[in-house]
Amino acid sequence: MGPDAYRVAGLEQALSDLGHTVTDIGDTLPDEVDVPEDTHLFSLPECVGWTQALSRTAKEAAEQGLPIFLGGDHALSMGTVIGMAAHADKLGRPLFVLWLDAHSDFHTPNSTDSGNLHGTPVAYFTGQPGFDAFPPVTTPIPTDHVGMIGLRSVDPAERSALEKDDAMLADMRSIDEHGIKTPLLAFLDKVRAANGILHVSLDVDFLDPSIAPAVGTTVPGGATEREAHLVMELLHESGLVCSLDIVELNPFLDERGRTAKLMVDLAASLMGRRIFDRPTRSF
Ligand code: NNH
Ligand code: MN
Ligand code: MN
Ligand code: MN
Repeated sequence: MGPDAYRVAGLEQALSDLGHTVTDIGDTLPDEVDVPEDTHLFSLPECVGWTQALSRTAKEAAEQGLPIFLGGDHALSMGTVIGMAAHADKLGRPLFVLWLDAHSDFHTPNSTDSGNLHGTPVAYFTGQPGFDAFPPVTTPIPTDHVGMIGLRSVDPAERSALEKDDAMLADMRSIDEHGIKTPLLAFLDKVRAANGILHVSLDVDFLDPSIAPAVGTTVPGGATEREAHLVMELLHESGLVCSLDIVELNPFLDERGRTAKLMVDLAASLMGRRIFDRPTRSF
């Protein structure tokens, strides 16, 4: 449903209005895999099948242009990031990942209390142990190539794992104090200095629930529309972005499509819509 809501909200038109050639390659289907159901982890076989299929799709799409992956559950990023990592490897450039999310999604299958695999992608693609059922991560992303902005809901197990690691973490408190551009520009400098390319993963719940209600895991105190557009505009200006996930949209929870439309507008800002062209939406 997520991808279709973005289609209906006019993603293709918004991007082609900017002069881009847009190809909708349609919905990716999960591979059939021989993995048994798990009593704790939800939809494990499907997630493994999706990861396998999406990593291939990502790698192929990256050869053609800048892929935008529409979801759907954030477990999608397990596949998209490892596919993009293989692409970066081929280019001989390191991949960096910017995680725009209320959550750190740094659980492993062993530490997750909820059993929701959308809480695990960052641990997977950085090569943490416990993902034996999944395709092996041949090019793990070093944790210091990961930046998280928007954090305000981190579980204890994730917190202690993150404290041992060196990902760049910008929670809402530091954003309130220093502005959202400070951590972002510092991270982009790091990507540039390493001659890296950047995958951006935008979870709907990065945004404040008052402007983006269509997600199952809303957390109050999120990014404003202005902060979110600024992030996207600075990302565009950096010229470093190679791929984007727009995920966790649940159209059943939306109000007259407002979240889907906002996510489309944000994708357009990342793809070069100028600041004074920010659209007016009615809902
Ligand atoms: N940390 C919680 C869990 O693992 C919530 C994760 N939910 C998300 N992540 N929406 O972005 O279940
Ligand atoms: Mn989810
Ligand atoms: Mn997430
Ligand atoms: Mn989230």
